[in-house]
Amino acid sequence: MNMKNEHEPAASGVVTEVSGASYIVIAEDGTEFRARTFPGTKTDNGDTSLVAVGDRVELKLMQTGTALSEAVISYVHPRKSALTRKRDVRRNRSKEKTQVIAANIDQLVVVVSAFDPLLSTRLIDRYLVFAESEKLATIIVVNKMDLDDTSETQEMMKPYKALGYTVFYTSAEKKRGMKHLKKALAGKLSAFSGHSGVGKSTLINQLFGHERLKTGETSEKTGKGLHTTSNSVMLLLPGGGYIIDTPGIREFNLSDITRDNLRFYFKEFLTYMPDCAYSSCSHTVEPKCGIIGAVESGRIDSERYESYLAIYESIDRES
Ligand SMILES: Nc1nc2c(ncn2[C@@H]2O[C@H](COP(=O)(O)OP(=O)(O)OP(=O)(O)O)[C@@H](O)[C@H]2O)c(=O)[nH]1
Ligand SMILES: [Mg+2]
Ligand SMILES: [Zn+2]
Repeated sequence: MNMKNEHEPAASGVVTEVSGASYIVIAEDGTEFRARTFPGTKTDNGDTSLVAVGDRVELKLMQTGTALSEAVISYVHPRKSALTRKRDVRRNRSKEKTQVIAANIDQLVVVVSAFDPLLSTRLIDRYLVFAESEKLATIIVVNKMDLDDTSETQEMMKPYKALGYTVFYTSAEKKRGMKHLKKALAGKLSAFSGHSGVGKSTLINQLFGHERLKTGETSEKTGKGLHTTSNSVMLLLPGGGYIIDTPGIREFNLSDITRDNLRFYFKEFLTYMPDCAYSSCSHTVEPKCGIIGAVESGRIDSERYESYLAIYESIDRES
């Protein structure tokens, strides 16, 4: 292939699927390309994934006789946002330290389930710290509400509603609560993320009204999902807007958060921080701490504060 020819046909598009070293790219006119990178592929995205689902790319087109047009990716545009996970060092043969799960998203949809697996607010809080730090809009979806015959779930979600986060209760199985979700996704590029087995792919299938994605069983023994979705995929919604379905995660990585800046991403802390005796207060052990005071008087939710402490502890001291 001759990459120096300036008269080669070119196109711009969005990466919708990654499979091994090949990518599906949809061009602006709707044409689908099977694309590959080459040693001259340019990017300004550092040592993260060279190409990820959601990336905007420039293509050089190649002559083919196959059904799917072939192309090479000449340039990957800078990402305005990225959902990432750390690479498993032992299994990582490439140089990238951080794997991009979804690029250029406008909105993060955090999916949890009421049961099976059991609702985890610790994970929600990690996602919210990320979303606040990236100034990303967030929706929290509590799925599998058909399995919930108590009011405990709503009780656990109260603090999030009070903080102004959007919370939707759904049952993908019973097709309940889908209307509000559908409306909130219209016209945006949203990524669905959460533990394996909470029903991300099932919810997306319901939004389409037919089966677009493979869904899985949760293991009877462990109650944990089986990681049915193994690669991110981007889909165009019938009502406009795009969705990226992502593989289930165990823990959400907060690589850009430090012990110093974490406090700014628990938005309810901001009101009480001026009450701290020390301007550099970490809100963990200091006397006369405005945050601890607000937790004790019930003005800050104690579970949210526990999440703060857990994330604080999980961040390396050096960072
Ligand atoms: N009871 C009930 N089961 C559901 C609901 N939504 C999904 N499930 C079931 O939960 C299991 C897992 O659903 P998936 O959609 O594959 O979950 P996922 O979040 O995509 O999982 P990964 O792809 O592994 O990350 C399947 O057996 C679904 O049928 C729901 O609203 N209620
Ligand atoms: Mg899935
Ligand atoms: Zn303090």
